[in-house]
Amino acid sequence: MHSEPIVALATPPGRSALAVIRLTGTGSLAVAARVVRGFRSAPDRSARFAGFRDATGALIDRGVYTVFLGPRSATGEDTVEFSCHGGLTVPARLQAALEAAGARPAPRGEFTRRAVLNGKLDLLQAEAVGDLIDAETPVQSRVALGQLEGGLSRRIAGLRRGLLELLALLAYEVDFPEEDDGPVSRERLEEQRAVVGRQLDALLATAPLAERVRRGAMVVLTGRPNVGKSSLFNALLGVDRAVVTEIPGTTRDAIESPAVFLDWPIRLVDTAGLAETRVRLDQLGQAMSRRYLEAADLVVECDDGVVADAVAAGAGVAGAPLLRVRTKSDLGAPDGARLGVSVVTGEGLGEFKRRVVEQLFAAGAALGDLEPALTRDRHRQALERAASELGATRTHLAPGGDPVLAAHHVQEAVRALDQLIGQVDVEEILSQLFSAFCVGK
Ligand SMILES: Nc1nc2c(ncn2[C@@H]2O[C@H](COP(=O)(O)OP(=O)(O)OP(=O)(O)O)[C@@H](O)[C@H]2O)c(=O)[nH]1
Ligand SMILES: [Mg+2]
Repeated sequence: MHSEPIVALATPPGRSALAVIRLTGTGSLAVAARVVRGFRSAPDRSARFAGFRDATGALIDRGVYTVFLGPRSATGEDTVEFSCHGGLTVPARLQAALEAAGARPAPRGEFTRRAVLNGKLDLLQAEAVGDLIDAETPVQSRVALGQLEGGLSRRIAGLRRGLLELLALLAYEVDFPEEDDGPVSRERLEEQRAVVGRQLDALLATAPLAERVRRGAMVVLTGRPNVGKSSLFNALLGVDRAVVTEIPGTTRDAIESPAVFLDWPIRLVDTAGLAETRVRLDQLGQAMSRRYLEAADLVVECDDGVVADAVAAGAGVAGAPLLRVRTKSDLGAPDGARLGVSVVTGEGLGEFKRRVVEQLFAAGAALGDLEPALTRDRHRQALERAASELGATRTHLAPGGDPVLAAHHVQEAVRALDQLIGQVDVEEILSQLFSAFCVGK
């Protein structure tokens, strides 16, 4: 059963003014009563100040506790939240006391898992809890919050209703197959199919950009050795992350760092310069560069206009859009085909960020377009499955087609949406999802 009492620190460990400990599950009120002096569970949802003590009766701290009686709690089960002083000792002692009083330490994501199993959140909302906590930019938290508030779930529910309507129309057709002019015309069926199909496609179209927003867009700096990639990387981050020297071949690894360009989430990657080489270490570094180039959302091809070399920096880069940059623009003449940047004068750095954002997120500049949107591979795959099942009904809806087969495909499309929201196969998806969560969430 999932309802045994569990306890976890919900705030990060370490020095802080306050810490929050959460306790939830059947029997948590009894557990809390063994630790809180004069514990009262009614009325719930009100904060009370009390002393917390360990099994020997020694005082651990004085703080605030709040009772949320199930099902009116985040997990749907009886829950108690404790605010105590932060730091290394007080929260640890309070948690130990609650464990001694009968609670088990919570595994990762267990609070959210219970919320899903008890119907307080659907799977899409549970994913959004993780995204909201991991958000590093306002755009990411806005998309996550919209999903947590049920924006995407409502949209999926709308699609599901549309499919069920189509099923209902098909049921007439199955019941009155011989009537030429049955209660529902084939045109009406086809029209309903097309309406839902268009809605599915519209939502699917949000996936590339929304996934990019959630993960951060990967921008990979590439070019020949010594053109100034690491210098640009450091200048863009505002910290000296990568080693810079005048020696070609300084960078041998790929270095990835999160960055924010004009409020948009970026994963900036510095790579080893590409050149002909027989040195094994350089070859390994370049192989790593190529892997990053393959995964890039945008490739920044750097050239300082000095070193003449047969190896075209961007050669072999498939797919990703390219931004051409002329580095060290404080030296030498400008290159009309490239955006000039200099880490010495700062020239072009602002324009560089603007162009990167424009290339990666132009379609999302009107933020409204992102809400609701498909933020994960899992979402996109489920909707693609639904769309292909719906597409398969088409031939069966045509004159002479078999409405029973059409209904079967529509049912499969509904099933794909149910899996997405978590109506079926929920345990398997949950285990995968919550393995990435932190304890106390
Ligand atoms: N004048 C000037 N020098 C620069 C600029 N950017 C980089 N440099 C110099 O160019 C040299 C190489 O810079 P790096 O950033 O290490 O070049 P890299 O492309 O990372 O080189 P590898 O890691 O070897 O591939 C260093 O001596 C830098 O100081 C610039 O904008 N202006
Ligand atoms: Mg370098």
